[in-house]
Amino acid sequence: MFNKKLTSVALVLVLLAGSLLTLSSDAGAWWIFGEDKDNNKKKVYTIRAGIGLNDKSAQFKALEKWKQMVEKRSDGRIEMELYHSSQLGDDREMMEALQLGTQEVTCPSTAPIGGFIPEFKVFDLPFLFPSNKAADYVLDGPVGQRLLKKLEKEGLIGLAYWENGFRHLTNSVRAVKTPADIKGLKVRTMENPIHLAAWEAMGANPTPMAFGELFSAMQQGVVDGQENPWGTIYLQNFYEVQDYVTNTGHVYSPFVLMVSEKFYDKLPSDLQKILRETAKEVKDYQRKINREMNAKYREKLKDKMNVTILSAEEKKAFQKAVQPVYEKYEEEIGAGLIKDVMNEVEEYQNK
Ligand code: TK8
Repeated sequence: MFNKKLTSVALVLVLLAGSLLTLSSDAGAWWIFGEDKDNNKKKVYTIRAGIGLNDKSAQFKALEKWKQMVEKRSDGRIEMELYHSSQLGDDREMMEALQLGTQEVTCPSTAPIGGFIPEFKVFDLPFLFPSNKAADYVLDGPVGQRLLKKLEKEGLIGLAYWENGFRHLTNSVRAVKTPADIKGLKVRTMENPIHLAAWEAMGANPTPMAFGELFSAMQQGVVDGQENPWGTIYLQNFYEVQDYVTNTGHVYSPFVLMVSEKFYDKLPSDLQKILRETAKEVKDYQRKINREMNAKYREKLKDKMNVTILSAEEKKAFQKAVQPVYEKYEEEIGAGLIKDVMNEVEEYQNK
């Protein structure tokens, strides 16, 4: 009798264990072992995301937010490592690393992208965008999205445009109120021929240079000046080696958040979707904090530097001085593309 009872209890236990395991396998994972039903560990994909700005920048804060979102939504199947201050190289080097598959994500200014996709140089045409909202309209619209698609032939996948911002001239020689004040200044530019041409048109001696080398080049007097948004000038401590800043606002620089195609193609489609969707969601956050920081540091720099604020009328002299750049680069960029961008700007202004 006792054996019979023992046997029936054992039978019930075996059936119960079997149904538990079946239940968990139906749930897509053996909950007891924390592994998937093929007894493989959950595959984790690691993203190394590198930028040139430091960890105080709006760009890095947006990367931190993106990291949180991606790791949460992927349930830990994507882990993101963040690197700032050119730790993984400068913009061009990091894009090359993405092409090779030795790095997964970077977020360069569009200027160095022009070395890979000539059409991106359209964003370096001086005074192209009248405001950052007009820039948003073009970048997030058909023209901007068409350009992002072109990155794929270079093994790069553009996820979203983030914002670097309007660029302003700093230097260690003199206050700049007119283009004549620029004559002879050694100005560092991004590695892009349109920037070189624009500063030559204004009478400067421009030098292309990676961002990571810029601070020491100014400190040693290798260059007299550079140009970047207010937030970068402040947060990278450029005021320590520069005395004068003028709100030239001569170019609006977008960033492009991009992922290595070699890496992206290995991801399951659900993880590809998470990267794309979260990159777009963080874009609005990044633009918002970037604008807040640029406004804040424009004021704070008044305590650190000799700040020259040009009137709209005074800015016209700079616009006139750089006009030849449009004719010079129309063929390389494409007259049609320049026209499309200008039409979209006008469309925005007439909204
Ligand atoms: C940082 C650069 C920087 C850019 C420059 O990686 O090079 O001056 O404005 O923000 O992309």
